[in-house]
Amino acid sequence: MLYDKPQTLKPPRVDVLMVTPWLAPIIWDGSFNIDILNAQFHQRNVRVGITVFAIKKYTVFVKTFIETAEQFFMVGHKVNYYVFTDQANEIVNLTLTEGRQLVILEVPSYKRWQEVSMRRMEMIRDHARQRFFKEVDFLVCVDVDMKFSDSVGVEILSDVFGTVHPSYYNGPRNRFTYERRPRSTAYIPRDEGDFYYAGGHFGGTVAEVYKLTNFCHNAMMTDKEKNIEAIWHDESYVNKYFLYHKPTKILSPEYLWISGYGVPVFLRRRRVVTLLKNNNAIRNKRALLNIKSYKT
Ligand code: 4GW
Ligand code: MN
Repeated sequence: MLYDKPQTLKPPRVDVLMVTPWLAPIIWDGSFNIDILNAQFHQRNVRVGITVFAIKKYTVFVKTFIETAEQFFMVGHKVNYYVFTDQANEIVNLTLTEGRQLVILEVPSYKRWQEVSMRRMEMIRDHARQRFFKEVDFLVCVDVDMKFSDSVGVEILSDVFGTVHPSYYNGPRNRFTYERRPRSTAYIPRDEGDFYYAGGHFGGTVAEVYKLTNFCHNAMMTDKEKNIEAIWHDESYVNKYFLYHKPTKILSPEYLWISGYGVPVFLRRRRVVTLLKNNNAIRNKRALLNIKSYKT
C-alpha cells in the first residue's frame, strides 16, 4: 500500500486538539488514514456490534438509522445491529449487505422517559455478559434519533471511547452541565472535568463497555435509593465514569452533530447528525406520531 509518510515536524492539523493530556487521540477529519486502519482491522477480522434502543414511539427512527448505517457505518466490516425494542413487530425488515445482520432484542419498556433512557445501561450490560462477548469484538452504543451522513469506520474503535458533546466542545469546565449536587454519585466538582461527553455515542471492547455500563447502572441504583436522579440522566453518569476512567480515544463532534447548529470551519465533516424531532409528537402521550414529524 502506498501512502504519504507521516511528517515528524508537520502535524496534519493545527486548528484542533488531536491528543489529550493522557495521550488518547481525538478523532478529526485529517487525523488518520482510513486505508491503513482498514487494512489493520481486516487483518484482525474485527466484528462490530452497534446497539440502539427503539422503545415506544422511537421505533419510527429505526429505518433511517439502519439505512444510513448501511451506507456509512463500518463499510466492508462485519456488523451486527442490536435493536432493543418493546415492539419487535414494529421493526421493519431491511435487506442488509453481506456480513451484516439485524438482531432484535425484546426488552421491557418503562413508564418514565428518563428511565427508558437510563435503563439502556442495565440492558447493554446484561446482554454484553450474555451474548455480545461471543458475537462481536467491539460495541458502539448510540441514540436512535440520528442518521449517518458521512463515513464512520474503524478509526473510532479503541478500548473505550466517548464523544465530545456538540454543545460543549469549547466552554470552560465550570459551565459543563455535569451533575453538581454532591449527594448524587454522578457529582463532579466545578474544578474538575476534561470534556463534556455525549450520552448518545460511546463504545469500546465488549469487556470495557461492560465495565462502563455496569458502573453507570450501579451508580443510578445507588442514587435511586437516595431518591435522587442525575440532571442529565445516563449522560451524567457517563461523564462521571470518564472523569476517573479516562477514555482511550475521543470522538470529535464530527461524530455527533446537531442538525440546526450550522457548520463551524473546524467541522470538516458531519458524520452523525441528530434528527430534528417534533418533540410534541414524539413526547406527547396522546399525539399520534406522524412519520413525517421528523426531518431527515
Ligand atoms: C420524552 O418524552 C422522551 S421519550 C425522551 C426520550 C424518550 C425515548 C428514548 C423513548 O420514548 N424511547 C426510546 O427508545 N428512547 C431511547 O433513548 C432512544 O434510543 C433515544 O435515542 C434514547 C435517548 O433519548 P433521546 O434521543 O430522546 O434523548 P436526547 O433528546 O437527549 O437525544
Ligand atoms: Mn437522541
